Amino acid sequence: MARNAKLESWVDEVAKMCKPDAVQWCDGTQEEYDTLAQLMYETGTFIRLNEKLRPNSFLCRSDPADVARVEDRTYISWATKEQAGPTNNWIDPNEIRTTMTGLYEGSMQGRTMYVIPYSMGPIGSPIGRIGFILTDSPYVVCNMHIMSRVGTKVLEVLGDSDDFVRGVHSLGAPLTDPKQPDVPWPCNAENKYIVHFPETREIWSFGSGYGGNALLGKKCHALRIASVQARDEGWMAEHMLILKITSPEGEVKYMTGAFPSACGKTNLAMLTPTIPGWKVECIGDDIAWMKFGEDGRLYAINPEHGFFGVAPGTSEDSNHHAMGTLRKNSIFTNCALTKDGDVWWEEMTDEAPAETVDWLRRHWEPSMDRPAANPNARFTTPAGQCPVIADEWEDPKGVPISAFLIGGRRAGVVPLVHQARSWNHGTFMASIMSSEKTAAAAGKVGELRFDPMAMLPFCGYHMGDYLSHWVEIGERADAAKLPEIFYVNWFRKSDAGKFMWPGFGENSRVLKWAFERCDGKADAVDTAIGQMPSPEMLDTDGLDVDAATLKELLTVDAAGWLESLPAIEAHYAQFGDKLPKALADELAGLRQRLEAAK
Ligand code: SAT
Ligand code: MN
Repeated sequence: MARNAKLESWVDEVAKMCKPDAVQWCDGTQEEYDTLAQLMYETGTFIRLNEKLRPNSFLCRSDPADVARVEDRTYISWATKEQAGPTNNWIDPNEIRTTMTGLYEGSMQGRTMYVIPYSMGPIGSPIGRIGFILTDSPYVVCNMHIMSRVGTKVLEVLGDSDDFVRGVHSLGAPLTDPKQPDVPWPCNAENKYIVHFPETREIWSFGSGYGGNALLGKKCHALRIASVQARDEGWMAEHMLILKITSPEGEVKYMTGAFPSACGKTNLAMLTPTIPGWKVECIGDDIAWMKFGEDGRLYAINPEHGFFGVAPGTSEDSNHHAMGTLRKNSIFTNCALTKDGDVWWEEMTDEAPAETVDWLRRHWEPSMDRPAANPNARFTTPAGQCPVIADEWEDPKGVPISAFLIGGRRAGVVPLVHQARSWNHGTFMASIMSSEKTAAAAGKVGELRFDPMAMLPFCGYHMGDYLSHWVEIGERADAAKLPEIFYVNWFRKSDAGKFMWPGFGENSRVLKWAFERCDGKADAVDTAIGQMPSPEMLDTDGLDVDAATLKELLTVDAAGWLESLPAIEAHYAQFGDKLPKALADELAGLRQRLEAAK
């Protein structure tokens, strides 16, 4: 194979800095995966699960100091702070390069540095992109095998081009003394950095081996770096699931959905409809890359190749197809271990096992007042194993998108569903999405935060410019061909604190309404906040929700919205003159309509 001189000199440079004992180029084969899994089994990182119950699968328990993305240690390092904007942590590139070069110096001693060639998107897809991770973590290699397309073919497609994202990842846990035993989950509890250099398409990560901090193809590349490329090149890199929905008449539409981490994207992407005749299939559960096709429509690919899903709460009831996906060839992180050598997590079964070993390796019984699995415990599982993966999920040209669903986790005010009147109105709605915080990121759970397009932790540049990019996408397109935008909220709670909407498969009722709205076949009421179904306009056959609750779910709480306007204004104020005028106008329009509706 022709050598890529730029790639090789970068690999040499990083190896000189980190001083690994060996450098291994990954070929992406099953043999490579098996060898590394066996290695981790031998060092105590991996527990091999019961071969009969869960073939070729492993459990891994992390260091308690390394269980989620660390947003306060995640940086976007443009030349100026202004380019990173008010919602990102910025750090001066020269300063952080000096600091991290110091940290990387000798940081891979006693370990192997793996060179992972990966493709986000089907290899060779015009929407796909190539990257490399240089890492001292075999756990990262095995996870990347599942989550992306790894291997020699990527090198062939790359040829001698230098159009690739450069990722460096070190656990920051060198083994300097040959007699020093390794720990099951090496990391660096004191020093963690996840730094993005958008100008040079580089990612430098240090100190964490967990999820989005370490699997650099996912949030770091496919969202933070790709969002910048998307802006520069006129496409969209979004934190969105992609689903295929088929009506009883056999008509097909594709929808994406932007929801913050741990708000049910994986469940929605694989939903089992409760309404007869409808079918939902999965294309992706976390990230969508979208480009305009020759016909003027937006086409989406799933850049990933696997699911890195939240385990707790996943069950036959909540997500039958996820349970089917992870029956084999999967990696489980921070779940509990059962006596018969399988994994378990909260809500996986109606009844908890009589005893397990919890994620912290302690004896656990259901009567204990602590969970057996970490709330951000995850499964890594091949997307191709999903029983409802759509046939076209790897189509290199992507699938044409008819609708964006957007939403957060809101106990009050936001109704079950409302539809935007226009692209700009939908952009406005997405820009004021807010959610109560979840366990996917370190920090306090429950606090409300605005999370525009669910991209707050994942946008690689100034959020005001990002909102302008959405507006510009709308200006460039034929309005009739743009996706319809629907704001949904599955998480309304009653005064007594109970969920008002059953969610899961019942969400198909909302999808059906959205599907038919796209064709102008379903009715809607025009309200101050957008277009909404009245209870009769929704298919509620067999739905177990009482009339009063349904009415409340579909009522505009004008007073509640008016009360939230100052918070929206404050949220917008941080963007200063970068706030697109179109969105300021939408906000003014909303205020006017709400006041009229009072
Ligand atoms: O960023 S992770 O990949 O760890 C998971 C998430 O937050 O969605
Ligand atoms: Mn996500």
